[in-house]
Amino acid sequence: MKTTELIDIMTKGHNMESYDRAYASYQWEEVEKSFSWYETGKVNAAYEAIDRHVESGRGDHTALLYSDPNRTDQYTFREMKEESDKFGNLLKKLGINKGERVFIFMPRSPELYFSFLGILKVGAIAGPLFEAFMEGAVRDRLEDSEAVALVTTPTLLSRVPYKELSALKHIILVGGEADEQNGFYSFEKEMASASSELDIEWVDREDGMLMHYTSGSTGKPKGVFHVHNAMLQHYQTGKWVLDLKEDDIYWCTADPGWVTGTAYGIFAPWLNGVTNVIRGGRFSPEDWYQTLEKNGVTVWYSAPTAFRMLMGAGEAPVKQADLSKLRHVLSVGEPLNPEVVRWGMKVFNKRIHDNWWMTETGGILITNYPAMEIKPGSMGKPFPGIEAAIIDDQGNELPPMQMGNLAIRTPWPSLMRKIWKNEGKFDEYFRIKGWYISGDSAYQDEDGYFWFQGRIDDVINTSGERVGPFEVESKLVEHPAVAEAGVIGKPDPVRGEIIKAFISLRKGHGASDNLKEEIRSFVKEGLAAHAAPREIEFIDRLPKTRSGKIMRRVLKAWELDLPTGDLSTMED
Ligand code: 6R9
Repeated sequence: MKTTELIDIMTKGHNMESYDRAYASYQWEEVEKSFSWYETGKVNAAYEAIDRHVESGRGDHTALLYSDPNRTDQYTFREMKEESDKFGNLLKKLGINKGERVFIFMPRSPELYFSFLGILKVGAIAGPLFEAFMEGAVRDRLEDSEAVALVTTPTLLSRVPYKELSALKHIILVGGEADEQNGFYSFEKEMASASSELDIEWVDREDGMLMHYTSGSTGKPKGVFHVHNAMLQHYQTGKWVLDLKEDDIYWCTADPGWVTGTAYGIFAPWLNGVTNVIRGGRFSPEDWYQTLEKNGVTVWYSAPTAFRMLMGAGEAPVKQADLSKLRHVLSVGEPLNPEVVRWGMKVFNKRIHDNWWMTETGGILITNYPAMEIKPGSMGKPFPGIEAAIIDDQGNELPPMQMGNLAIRTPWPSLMRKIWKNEGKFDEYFRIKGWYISGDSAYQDEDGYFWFQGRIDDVINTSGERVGPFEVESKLVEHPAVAEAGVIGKPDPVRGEIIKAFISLRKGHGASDNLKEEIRSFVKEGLAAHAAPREIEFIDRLPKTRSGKIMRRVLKAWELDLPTGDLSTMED
């Protein structure tokens, strides 16, 4: 079957038959034919994302709609090409070579995106960092990657220990003064004199383009390394999962410091030639609803933490906004509680489509398509071309309804190609032959849907029953007083582990022993007696990563007085 036909059956209507047909007949090779490298053998992801649209006559289409509380700006694909070409020429002038790492440490702004694309255009490897990182986190990442150049702002420079970073030769300051003798360049000054025609560096599909550092529970963060070939997955999932069409106005709320903010905040929309909304500044429900309304957003990709916060803000702000353009809503990063899906139906009249993937997988692997029936609480089914399974520690595939390791048959286009300077860590993911082991625990139901249970380390064993923390948390957030919940197993001499829940309350609800008792019965009656938390502690805010994940290992460490491990990705 041709990809064009498949697109139709994947995105139109709601039926499983279309999914089954697409799944059965899918070939990655068909996708490759969409790109120029299929003929030339040469590739550059930034060219495919931006320049290609200029050449095909869509240069005047809006590529970027940027806004923050102090600035509103927009750029066409042609302007994006010119700005990224200029930045590429600036890097060339500094002598940056193919394969060298250039990091970006700055708040969201158009300049961040010009820089990112320019880095790729000269064949260098981009490493975007969250602007909120403190000095230690910045040092670890720049040291490990041996970045030769950094794009940052004068304010953030105070958190860059550049004197201690021997590989770092050039610092490009956005909105700052040059001091070229000491390696400081002014972004504005250099861009003003740079040519807007770049001799692009054509690379091999397997050449590096991007690094994201991701934390485990132990040790320093790992540099996950991706190559240009990943764009195949970004492009195709953009079509089928995000359902992007040429005239869409798309908003991915993720920061480029998180993999979602590059794969789906840069590549997927621009490879598909659609208008990309970027909103800077801080989260507030009013601000977000206005961003949706003002830009006329049609496709919106966000995360459970954000949806829960919007839900917690009540219906008044959403009722004030005109969201009539919104067609498709998606979520990633954490399990999406069924309660949140039901809320989405009520306030947006849209099903929020959950999907699952990881920094290491480079792109969406398990998902709810537009053309699929959603089972609230399930991550959906594997993307065509992807084989997912639940396996035990020996690599045996488990039957439906059994909890085990969520694993993916290797390889696929956007799979990481290495962990920077850490072969040992890389190999751990592939310790069972033929499989990528995700570290997540899940089960598959009789219809082939996958259900997330927790990180393998987070699964609770209480009185011989295995309980996924997510199930308990989802029940907890159904209670009208509960805003968010994080659930851990706490060692217990009798039961092995008992369930402890940390809960933040919604506005207008006060902590009390009565409320604890009420919440406990609520879980007992709604889920199972053994799943009801024996201990409940109310806290103001749950510890979360910058991408919004509840950090259960931190809750556990607090509870048990253990070392918390790497905290560089924790919110302030
Ligand atoms: C894209 C991204 C990966 C981990 C992953 C899992 C959790 C992501 C999820 C989900 C349940 C989903 N996760 N999506 N859990 N349902 N739809 O999040 O990458 O930051 O590397 O995190 O996030 O535990 O293993 P990353």
